[in-house]
Amino acid sequence: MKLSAALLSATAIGLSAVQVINAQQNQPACSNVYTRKELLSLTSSEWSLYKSILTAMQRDGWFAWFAYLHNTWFGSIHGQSQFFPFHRRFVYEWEKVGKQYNSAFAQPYWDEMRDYRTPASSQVLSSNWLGGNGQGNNRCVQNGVQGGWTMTYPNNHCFSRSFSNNGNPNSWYSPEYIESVIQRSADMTALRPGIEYSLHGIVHLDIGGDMSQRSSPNDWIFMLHHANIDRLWWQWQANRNHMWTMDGPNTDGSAISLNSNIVYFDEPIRNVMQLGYGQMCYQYGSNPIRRRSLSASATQKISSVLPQGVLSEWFPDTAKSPMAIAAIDPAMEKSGRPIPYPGTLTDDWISKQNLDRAAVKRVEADARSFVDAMKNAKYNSPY
Ligand SMILES: [Cu+2]
Repeated sequence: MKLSAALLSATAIGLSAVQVINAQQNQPACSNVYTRKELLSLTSSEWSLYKSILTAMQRDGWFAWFAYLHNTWFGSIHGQSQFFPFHRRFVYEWEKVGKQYNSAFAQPYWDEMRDYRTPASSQVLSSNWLGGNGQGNNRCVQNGVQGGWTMTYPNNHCFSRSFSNNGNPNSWYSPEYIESVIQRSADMTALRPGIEYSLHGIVHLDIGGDMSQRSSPNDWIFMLHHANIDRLWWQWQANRNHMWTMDGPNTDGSAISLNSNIVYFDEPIRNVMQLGYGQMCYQYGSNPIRRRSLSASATQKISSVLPQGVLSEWFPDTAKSPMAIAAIDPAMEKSGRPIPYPGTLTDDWISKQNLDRAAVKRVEADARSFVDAMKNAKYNSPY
């Protein structure tokens, strides 16, 4: 039914437009919606509160519990459509536990795309925040919020990280590429590998240590990373008319649907689809522009620099409604740098994680074609 027709019939039977638009939602709207912030935008008092909450959660065994759950269900929650709903519910469960320590807790995210050129030098990985690479034979992390911790699952070991490429991982995925994936994905079957095998995989692999194991929730980066992945799913849902899109095979091979249960959690996927409803009483940022992968000025730049054919191939939505450009600043048009090729997942890691190698290679080839297309169009990224 077209929206206008829906509104007419809604008026006829006395429902509000909001109820009609949310006809698929069986959950009540939240009366209070809290905000998940980007980590680096936390105030210093929020960050000291969060550090004490995380320390208490470690003391009480919550890191081990979430690492155990993720390890146990690993095969059913990756490489298939359960990927997004499971991890949304999983991060929410973690956040709910954190709120039991202090209701002001909200799981932050890491906008990893902004750090894609030299991820190892991200402020997020500095000693003030999450700490950096591990040291010595066991790659024990000595600084940051988890510095010096002993993790207890699957057995006692020092909290560890082992950055790829001798401590200097190759670049990750640009904000432009992730935006392009979001704009080009017509269904979950396209979006899921486009995000899971690109940004999702490379961050797990390149941080290494605990993050590259099936028990990766031992590293709190897991939660920041998956909050970001969740934010990207939400951008696709809310901005691209995919609020209720769920397709592809379920874990048993049958078609997944909104009524399928989330792996481990005894509730239907439908319950977690719409942020701001049911238990999903959070949002990402408060400014609608900032909810998108690209800033307004970057979108403007793409609209003006890319030839129409390139724009419609890689940014079909932007091509349909390019940002009106009165006069783009010529300095901005020239500024920035070419986008580098992103790093790739190793064969060893792909097989350890039991991923579909051909599907991973397709995504990586797509990302390289994107970089070539931007280079040929002389597009310089402001990021
Ligand atoms: Cu996972």
